[in-house]
Amino acid sequence: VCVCDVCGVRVVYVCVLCVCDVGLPLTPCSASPVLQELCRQRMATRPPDRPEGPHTSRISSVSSQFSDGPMPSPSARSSASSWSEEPVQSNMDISTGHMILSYMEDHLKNKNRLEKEWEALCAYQAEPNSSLVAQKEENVPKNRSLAVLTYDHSRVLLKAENSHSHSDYINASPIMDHDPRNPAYIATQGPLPATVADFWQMVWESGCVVIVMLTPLTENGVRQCYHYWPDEGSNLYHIYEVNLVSEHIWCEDFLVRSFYLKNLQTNETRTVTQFHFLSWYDRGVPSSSRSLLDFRRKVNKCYRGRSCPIIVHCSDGAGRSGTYVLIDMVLNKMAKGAKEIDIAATLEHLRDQRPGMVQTKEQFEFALTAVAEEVNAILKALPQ
Ligand SMILES: *[C@@H]1O[C@H](CO)[C@@H](O)[C@H](O)[C@H]1NC(C)=O
Ligand SMILES: *[C@@H]1O[C@H](CO)[C@@H](O)[C@H](O)[C@H]1NC(C)=O
Ligand SMILES: CC(=O)N[C@H]1CO[C@H](CO)[C@@H](O)[C@@H]1O
Repeated sequence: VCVCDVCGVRVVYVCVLCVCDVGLPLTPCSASPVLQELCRQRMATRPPDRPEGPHTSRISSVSSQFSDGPMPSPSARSSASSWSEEPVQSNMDISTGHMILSYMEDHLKNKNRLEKEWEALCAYQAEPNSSLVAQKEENVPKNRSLAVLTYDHSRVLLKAENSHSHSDYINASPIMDHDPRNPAYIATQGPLPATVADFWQMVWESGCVVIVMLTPLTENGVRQCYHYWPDEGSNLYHIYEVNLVSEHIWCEDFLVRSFYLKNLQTNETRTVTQFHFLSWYDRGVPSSSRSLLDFRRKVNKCYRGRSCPIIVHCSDGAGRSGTYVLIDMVLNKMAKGAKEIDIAATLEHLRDQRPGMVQTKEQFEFALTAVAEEVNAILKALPQ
């Protein structure tokens, strides 16, 4: 019994079966060499057996499903048979929760206050704010948007010797929360055809295991992001081989893909999980905060216990990415027991590190609403 890379829940590897008890891909490991290798690695590093849980019955039902029914396709596409929402979890203090909630409610009711706060945020000037490296001639084709260039003092540096273009530049910004040594996130633009190898190099070098993608590939015929992963099998991006292991559709708003990443220079490997939110459009907000909040809980469940940055991208890596990071950062602070939360100050802190984080007043308002809703859900779930 191991822990699933995708959902953080128990996974049962029964020699030829990879079964997850939250309904993740039920793929026979014998279906592909990649899965076989993964399975072998897992079996070799198996933790001591835990007491058998309710999943035992699941194995037998799944095994019989496999022996009787047709084999699932090797690409391991699956869809959720039933929508299951992640339960809220937090160590938030009840009185702090209520205080924050009433503050948020006042904030949302008082449109004038929201308007003023947004105006002040729009006038905010980051300092230092030079982005000379991003504007170097050789780096210009690597930027998607003129408005979102990395600051010189806050950009992800690739190892030039491992880069296909011998350059350290990528349009990506490390985003710190409180610990200046370890960024909690990397906010980056959706890869361009010319930067896809740089993107995977950054995934590799940052130790990343979770990618949060917040944009569809195309909107009204306009490309938002390059299709930077293989639709099936594997693709090679410079020295980074990416295998699609599974793709699991949770609901109409998001899906989860699992990749097996191999560095061909060193033969080292890693599993990377990509959470792809499909229904959030450029400069807009998701139609409801409920599915985004559930999405966030699933991301964090998968990430739990890691210390690497989460890579967050949309198209320019600032509007939707900034909104997601703002919500996540604020809620994480609350879960850690922070008594005072200043969302506008948190956003300024983000804008010190990457320009354009949260693009519109609607996105800022959405962040406030989403935080209030999650706090509400946490309070409801607490034992009264
Ligand atoms: C950048 O910083 C300078 C001060 O060093 C300031 O005058 C300028 O307005 C800032 N620009 C932006 C876009 O924040
Ligand atoms: C990586 O694996 C290949 C094939 O198994 C082998 O030829 C090569 O020497 C290995 N490289 C390293 C650095 O271990
Ligand atoms: C692909 C490309 O060249 N994109 C942009 C990179 O950034 C510059 C500004 O420095 C834009 O003008 C380019 O369009």
